[in-house]
Amino acid sequence: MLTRNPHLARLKSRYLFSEIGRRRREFADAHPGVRVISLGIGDTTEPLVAPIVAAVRERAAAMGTREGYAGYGDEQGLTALRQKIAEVVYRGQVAPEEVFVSDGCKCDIGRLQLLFGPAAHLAVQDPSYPAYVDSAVITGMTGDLIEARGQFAGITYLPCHADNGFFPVLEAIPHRSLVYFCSPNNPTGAVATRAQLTQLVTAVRERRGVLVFDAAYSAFIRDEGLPRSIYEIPGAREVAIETSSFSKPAGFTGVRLGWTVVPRDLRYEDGAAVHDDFNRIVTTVFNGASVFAQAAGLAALGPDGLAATRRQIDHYMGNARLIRETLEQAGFKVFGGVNAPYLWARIPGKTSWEAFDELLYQAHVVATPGSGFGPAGEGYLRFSAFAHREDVEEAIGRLRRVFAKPGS
Ligand code: PL4
Repeated sequence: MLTRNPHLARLKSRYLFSEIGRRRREFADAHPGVRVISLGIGDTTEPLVAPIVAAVRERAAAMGTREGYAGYGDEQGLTALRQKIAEVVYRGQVAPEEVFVSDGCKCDIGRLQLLFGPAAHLAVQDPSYPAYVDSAVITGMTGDLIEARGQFAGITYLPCHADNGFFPVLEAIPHRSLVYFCSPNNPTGAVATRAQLTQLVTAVRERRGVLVFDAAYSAFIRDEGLPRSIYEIPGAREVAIETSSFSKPAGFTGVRLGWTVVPRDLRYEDGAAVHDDFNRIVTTVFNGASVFAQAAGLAALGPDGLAATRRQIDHYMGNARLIRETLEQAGFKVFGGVNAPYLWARIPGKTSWEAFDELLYQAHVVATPGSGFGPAGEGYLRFSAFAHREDVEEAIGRLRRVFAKPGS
């Protein structure tokens, strides 16, 4: 028999969102007939917008003809889509050849780890989207989990809390680190300013590291003064990879489409282009995004698609406002939910999982426990704005009842 990958054995518990699903199912089995509302996993709920549906239908019809049928495509994605992303999302700040279309940002987060291998040192915001740390553990970049600290040995955790405006102390980043940074942030909802991202790029450059910038929620930024891409920051092309997604901006988490930009200016220590290696990885372990998903992506970036998906984002941001108001009225300190679809609420006197259970069992509402994103998330709950409006209205009614202060 083969032995197990020893790095996998380090992952003691389930992936966060699998554990939430398990607890929700356990509750549902024990309480048949109770309707649970999810403000937990950030998963889009509204129907695909008409221009996207039309494009997928058209592509499906074409695939049923000799002339329109397409087999394997370029692993890097359709040329037209790479051009569209470069033009519409980046306004020419990146070249089409630097864009690698993928089946989602999470999948690219895993593939990116292959670039730097197990010897790389990881620095992450704490709290952060768990895929960064977990995929680094699987790659062998870390030591064991230090249970008492809830941290893996060999990773630098950069605490992001209310006192530092959820922006880490950059001096703590070790030299030659692979730094993951997400803005608008999952889970805190914080959005880094231009000045902060400039400091970040400078810090990573001075330390001769590489920045992986996760911009999966950039479409939720409505404040014109806030940067939507790391490439708006001078010098970023030499230090940063940007990974992003159609999942949330186009409202199709299930369609599966994302992309990663690896600029040609990003070099390893020996001067070789990181771009060429990512191209090698993608052509070796990925076979290109589905033709239907890419047709959907092209439609999402057309004028009608952009207008329709903007209205959909407005809907989710309306949810965020309602949830934020409710939690604030209940006396909680709440962050995020503006220029970001996540709200980060401090729950005093309870651990995150205690607060999660209380909410599930008393209000039948699912949130995400902050500690699942890293030790600095302890004592917080994350609320997602991805839901139907009537579910949000029902959920906030339940939250009001559960959190009603005595005498109020
Ligand atoms: C649950 C910062 C959600 N099963 O859809 P993708 O792969 O293009 O993007 C995934 C992704 C990438 N980067 C960030 C994200 O927050 C997400 C999606 N996160 C959440 O609730 O935190 C969905 C989680 C899903 C998962 O594990 O990704």
